[in-house]
Amino acid sequence: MFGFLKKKLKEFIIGTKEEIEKETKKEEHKLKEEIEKLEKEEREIEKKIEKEKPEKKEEKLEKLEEKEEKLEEKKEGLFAKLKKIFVSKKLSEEDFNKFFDKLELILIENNVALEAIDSLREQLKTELVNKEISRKEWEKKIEESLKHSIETLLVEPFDLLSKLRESEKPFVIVFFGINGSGKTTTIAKIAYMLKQNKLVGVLAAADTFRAASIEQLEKHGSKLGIEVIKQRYGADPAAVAFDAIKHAKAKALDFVLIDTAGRMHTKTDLLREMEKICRVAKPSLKIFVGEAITGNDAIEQAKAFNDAIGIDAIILTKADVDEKGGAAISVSHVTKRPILFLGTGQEYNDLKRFNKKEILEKIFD
Ligand SMILES: Nc1nc2c(ncn2[C@@H]2O[C@H](COP(=O)(O)OP(=O)(O)OP(=O)(O)O)[C@@H](O)[C@H]2O)c(=O)[nH]1
Ligand SMILES: [Mg+2]
Repeated sequence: MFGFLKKKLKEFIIGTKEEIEKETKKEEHKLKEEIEKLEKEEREIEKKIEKEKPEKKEEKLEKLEEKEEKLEEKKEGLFAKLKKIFVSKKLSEEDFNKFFDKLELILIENNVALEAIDSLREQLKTELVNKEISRKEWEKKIEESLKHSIETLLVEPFDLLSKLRESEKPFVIVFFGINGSGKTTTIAKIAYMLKQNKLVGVLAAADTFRAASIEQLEKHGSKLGIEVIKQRYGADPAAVAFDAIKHAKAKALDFVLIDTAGRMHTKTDLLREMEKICRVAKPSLKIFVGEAITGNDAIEQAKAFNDAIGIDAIILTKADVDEKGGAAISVSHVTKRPILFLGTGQEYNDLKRFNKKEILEKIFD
């Protein structure tokens, strides 16, 4: 994950540092030229003074000396400036905007949402514009500021296991998302993780719509040794969820994971059906499952599902094939909901807990 973004950001940081260095050298050159010009003027005045001295024209001499003093003062001011830019450089807002335009293109190319880009611009501006920054430190400073501003876009997730253990039984999670986003596979991965932690539960086959969906879940159930509660195809998904919860309550089970049919976030009737499942199941958690690789689409979906039914957390699947990572960077900022896990493959243990620090390390180290 982030392979492409990482490479592009690295190039950007080095490029920006070089650009700043070039600008500084130009300034340095200009100052030196101005100093030389002043020195030349000074020499000419001195020559004149030498010439006037024997004639003892006091008034004229005084004027020349005054002029010389003024030149000297000006030169000192320029020297001070030169000394300063030898060590540090301030970035003007105009220069910053020029650099950020380049960064913006990289971010867009890597699927970072516009809302997130705006937030990055504001933060970077505060950290970089008009700050006296050592010339040796520019590269580090740009990287650190970028890292820090991306960090503020991410939301540290809660710990699912602790939440489940602390909550009333059964802990009910409903999963939803568009077709093929990885809901059923993710449910199997979560079930596997819960089982490994000695928790017992059932899976609810509430996708009664797609052909072979019930068999798909049953296959996982039998591989994992976890019971699947089902009805026939075409049955009311809310009724399946209700059955599964009833069953879990009767057996004092720890969890119920509800699989639902893939639905487009733009279809109101399908969202209403989802709403009904939630009304009946009263889930402890509503998790949106989206594909990391679809970038801004995944963000739009998360936003639409959140507006329609409310989401508590996000799982992004197929992170293993996403070299850009923009959705992972921006979806939490846009929805204000944490990413709990990243799906990183098709095996049961290909589910990585989302961790801010690790994500930043992946992008920058
Ligand atoms: N590489 C990769 N593939 C994944 C991941 N998660 C799911 N898949 C694959 O994505 C495809 C769709 O997964 P499903 O779990 O069936 O998706 P779904 O959302 O339940 O699909 P519908 O029920 O049809 O809406 C399958 O081939 C999965 O193996 C992941 O994290 N990485
Ligand atoms: Mg499915």
